[in-house]
Amino acid sequence: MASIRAALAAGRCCGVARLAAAQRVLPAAARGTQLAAAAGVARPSRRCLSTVSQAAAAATTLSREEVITDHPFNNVTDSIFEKIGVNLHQQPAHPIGIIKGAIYDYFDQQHPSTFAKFDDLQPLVTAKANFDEVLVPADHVSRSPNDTYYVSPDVVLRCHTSAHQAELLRAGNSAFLVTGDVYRRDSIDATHYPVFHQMEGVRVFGPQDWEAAGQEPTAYAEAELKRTLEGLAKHLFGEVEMRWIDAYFPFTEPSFELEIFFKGQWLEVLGCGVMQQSILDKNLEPGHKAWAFGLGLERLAMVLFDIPDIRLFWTSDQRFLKQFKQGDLSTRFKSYSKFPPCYKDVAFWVSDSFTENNLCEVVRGIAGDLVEEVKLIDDFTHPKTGRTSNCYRIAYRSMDRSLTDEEINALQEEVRSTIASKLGVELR
Ligand code: FA5
Ligand code: MG
Repeated sequence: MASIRAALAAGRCCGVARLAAAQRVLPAAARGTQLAAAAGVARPSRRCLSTVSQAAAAATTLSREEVITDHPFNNVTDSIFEKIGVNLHQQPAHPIGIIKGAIYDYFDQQHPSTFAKFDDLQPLVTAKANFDEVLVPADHVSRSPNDTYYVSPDVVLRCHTSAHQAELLRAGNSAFLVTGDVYRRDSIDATHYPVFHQMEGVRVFGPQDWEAAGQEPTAYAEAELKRTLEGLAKHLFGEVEMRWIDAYFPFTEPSFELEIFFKGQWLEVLGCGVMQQSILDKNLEPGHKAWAFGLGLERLAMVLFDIPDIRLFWTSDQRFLKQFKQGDLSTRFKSYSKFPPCYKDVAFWVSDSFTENNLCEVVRGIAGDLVEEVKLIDDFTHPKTGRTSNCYRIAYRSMDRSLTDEEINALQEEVRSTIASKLGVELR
């Protein structure tokens, strides 16, 4: 089937200055968070993207005004905006770029000239593409502004690369890989970050494929999918302990997650499954079956290069970056510094609107990448008043230097006052 590369190239006409793509370490300065308050009128942004060619044309050219607006539904923060356009996956000697290249190599070896590759589709997508077109139900948690960054009710920062499945199928692609930055309001720890990178893979089959194998279409696609991803794991890691877990995604049935044993724990690295027939029927001529997967590139790179903390991917410290070479999968990250974490607890009576993701956003907005983990350590409800108290332990640690007591106390003070004023909780 025809690739849409030519259309993409033809559509590249945007005159907006490129967002500075240099990597930045977030300053530990305070940044107000604009937590979404209420649903507003649907008003698609000027750059609300409906076709792939428009998307590519506008890649990495977003201005702050296009992403952070005073729309009441807007919940994008400055620390998120600063990540847009950095595109770690386009840096060939960065671990995220290296892992992307290694996955490309695997698919090119297995199936030469088969998979079309996209790595510059713009992260601002319609809510329709991000959710509706992949059958995410209207009441699914992932649609909530507690989980997703909304520019307006109709436009989001994609929370997964699955947002591009339908448009790429419609454009005639029957096998493709889409790599990009994705955005999620999420908890904070060594394996979760609000901006990370995924690679989506989709492969479409026809009756000739499953008939030749003497299998039912779904069984054929499932077996082919697992074979493909087990082969990929072997290509990247050699022998590694892994297991398949049954999962649920609205857009696949059956669905699975692959976990790899890493640093004493099972780490989820990807989700996948056999695509829902209705997505195929809506976007392709009838009679097909397909599989799809979404890989977490940071997670794979952590396993491959032995990188202990997801924040390291965003450092501009040469002691990190210099350790990696384009095309070299043999690097094992050597820690160049190990500073002790500093723990600070904060306890408060929660409000009805309190959520852990809101707390994490506040802490991240103030402490930037100095926050290593935010963990609930106590949760009790007063037997008489019925009020609920939470105690969170915040671990502060720099990857690059030691922190002073004054610095941490100042951050913690600001966290305390901001959660009291912005999250409506009562400090204890
Ligand atoms: C998805 O995003 C699905 N779109 C994947 C998919 C595609 C399923 C196609 C079926 C078909 P999930 O939310 O589980 O699934 O995320 C996929 C992967 O992204 C995870 O396995 C993990 O490796 C990575 N990931 C998820 N959240 C984070 C985070 N906060 N930080 C870093 N990596 C993350
Ligand atoms: Mg998952």
